[in-house]
Amino acid sequence: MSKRVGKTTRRRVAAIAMAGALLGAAVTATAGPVQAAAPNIIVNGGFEDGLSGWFVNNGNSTDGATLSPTTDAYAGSGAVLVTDRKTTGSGPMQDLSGKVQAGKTYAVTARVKYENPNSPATKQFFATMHYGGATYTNVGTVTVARGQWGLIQGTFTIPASQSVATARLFIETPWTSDPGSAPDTHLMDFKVDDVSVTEFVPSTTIEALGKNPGEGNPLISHKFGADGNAFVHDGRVYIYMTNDTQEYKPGPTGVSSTNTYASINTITVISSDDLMNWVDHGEIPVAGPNGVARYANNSWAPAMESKVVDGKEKFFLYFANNGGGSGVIVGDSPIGPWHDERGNLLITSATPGASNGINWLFDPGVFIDDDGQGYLVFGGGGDDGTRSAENTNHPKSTRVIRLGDDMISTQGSAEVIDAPLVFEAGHLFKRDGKYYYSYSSNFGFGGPIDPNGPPTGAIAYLMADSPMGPWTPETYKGVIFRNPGTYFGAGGNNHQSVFKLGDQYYFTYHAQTLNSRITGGATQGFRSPHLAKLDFNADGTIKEVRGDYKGVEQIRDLDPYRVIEAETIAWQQGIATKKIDGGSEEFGAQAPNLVVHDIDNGDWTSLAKVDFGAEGATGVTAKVRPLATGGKIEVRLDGRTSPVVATIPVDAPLGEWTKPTARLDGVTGVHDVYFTYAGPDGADLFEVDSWSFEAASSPEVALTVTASSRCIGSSAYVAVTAVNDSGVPATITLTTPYGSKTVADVAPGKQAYQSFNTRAGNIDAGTVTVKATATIDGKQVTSSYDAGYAAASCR
Ligand SMILES: [Ca+2]
Ligand SMILES: [Ca+2]
Ligand SMILES: [Ca+2]
Repeated sequence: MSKRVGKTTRRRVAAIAMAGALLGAAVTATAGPVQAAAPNIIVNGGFEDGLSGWFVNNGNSTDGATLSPTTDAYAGSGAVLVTDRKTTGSGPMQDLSGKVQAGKTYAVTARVKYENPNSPATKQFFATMHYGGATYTNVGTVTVARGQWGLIQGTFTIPASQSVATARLFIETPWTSDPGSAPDTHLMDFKVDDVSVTEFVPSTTIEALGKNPGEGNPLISHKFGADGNAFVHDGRVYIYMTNDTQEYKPGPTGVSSTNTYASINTITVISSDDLMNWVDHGEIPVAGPNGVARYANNSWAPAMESKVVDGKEKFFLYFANNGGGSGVIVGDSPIGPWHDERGNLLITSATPGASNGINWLFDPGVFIDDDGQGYLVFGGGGDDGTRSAENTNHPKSTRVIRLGDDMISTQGSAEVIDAPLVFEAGHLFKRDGKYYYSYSSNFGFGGPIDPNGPPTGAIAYLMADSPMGPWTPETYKGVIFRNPGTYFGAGGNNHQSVFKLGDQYYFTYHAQTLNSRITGGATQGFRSPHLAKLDFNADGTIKEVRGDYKGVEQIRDLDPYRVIEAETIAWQQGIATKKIDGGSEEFGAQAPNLVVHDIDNGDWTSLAKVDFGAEGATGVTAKVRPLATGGKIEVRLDGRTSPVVATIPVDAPLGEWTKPTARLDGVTGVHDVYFTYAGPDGADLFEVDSWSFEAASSPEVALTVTASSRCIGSSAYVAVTAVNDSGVPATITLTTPYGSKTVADVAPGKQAYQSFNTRAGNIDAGTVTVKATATIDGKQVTSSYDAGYAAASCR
């Protein structure tokens, strides 16, 4: 009786487990691999060492079978044959006690085959965990055709409450109460090979297409980034972001647990000078034990400004240490290196004027006025629990304070900003003599919301004549951007900044768009940077911005004739980036350098609007490090399935950086360039550091030109000789201050010559110009040469 109860319990658990496994398999099929490499916990899983490590399942007294080695292997030269089975559970078993842990997730695979001609045409098999007693859980399955090797697959999480003092894996057929009544159906012989159990280590590589070709939002799709703060320097905009990717932990189904922000202690930086191709500069280690500011735990909601201090331009990166304060680190450039010049937080509850009414001393927003005076806005929250209209609409929880000349100290006392429905995300900027304070409104503190103020969860703004305001409710001007839920389905918080590039103002915001594209809809709080144009009315008020995927236009074409870091990406799918040692070839020895990695067959990256010019490119070079044999990079124009215009072989010795080149013919003008990565399936193919393109050199009519002066009688003459060194006939014009002469059809190797009478007795030194025109490769080409002659005195 006890056995029957146990088996019933076991089947119920199995049904639940299999639903999870099937869901996992479906997600894997559409979203690609999410399993990183991990060692096999199974000993002798391929049976190449006979039956070592294996025995027959003996969980029940009636279980029994015979295991024998067989050379009919799926892989290698050995497998196991199971015969003389007494129960459906009678199959090969291995003891994993002490090797697997409760609460962890594992992936299981095994190959299985049955051949009994009297058995059904197909048969289901299970991989099953036995945790002692009557606790069995099916963890992987396959339904296989008779005579063929099938692949058992599954992922399973051992419940945190499960005792794993006994933990054993075995292969079996589905349970039935009386298998002996139909042994060919239930107790057939079978073979097993290649059994593996590995800890499931989810890859954080984003496999979904997160940014559609042609669109500008989200700015990047291989990682997240929240609270984007834009900073323009030397014509390039840098965007500093809360590194949400640190919280991204996709499970077996590819869906992450919710972003708690708790582990975020780095800041992500990207930059662009065209607003479509974004360079990934990696993460700045701000807080935590490995951070520049080790006194802080977190780095949220950054803000950047630069200022010349003591004759040296310094870059000040402010950050929120969760809600508990705000700090600043100092850089030598917009992308570092970074230093701690203060040793503790800049804004704390001890900062004058900073405590009363503020929940959160976070979200620093920095601004430097034209006179060099710096200001910091900060603060947020302020729900006092009274549920009053006053507290809801006027929590007075944000502040503005003057910064010291050193930008890492404050001056005087912080002043209250009374922004209607204020919550967080303060940002200060100036335009045409007016100062703008923008902020995120709260989601309601329980009191009636004033209809004259902003809606909840929106970006709103105030306007004043001074950075210090006073920022009264009367300075409220309206909404810049409604909650992202208005445009993208997924709502949540927001954080904005404003910058000017050229003559145009732009607005940064964030939305959970990449997050929702990964999951097909649901979001877990992972935010992505977006851009929009920001336009103004004649009175200086702001035209409301609408969210979209289109984003902003690319403002300049990309110059290909230089080193381009491969971590410069317009659109991509399937790749990740990582920092490597050494500086950047494009951005300098002190700048961080990243490579594109996790490149699988079918992954791709691209560059938008590359201008190859009228003469075009003759070659493309990749700096690559092969990790598997047989990889290659296909170059395509204007679409990732367009014809291949060049194929770069990635066939150097594995692990070595190398620079293979491929020839490019006839690529002229402006194109989007797609790099599609190809090689054996299942292999981590290679890493890419940078690209470069070689420009076609302009064809020339080669000449050797000489000029000289001499006296003939009392007259000075200038003689010019031009030898046609090209392979085609040329029309050559010799020009001097004393006249010119054209000689048509000068054959290769022949010369044009003229001695010009200056009609003067004495001449100064001078220059002649020779132009030659010829038809080269079907095109009329003109080249020009200069040659000097000496002075002459003939009288
Ligand atoms: Ca084998
Ligand atoms: Ca990949
Ligand atoms: Ca690079």
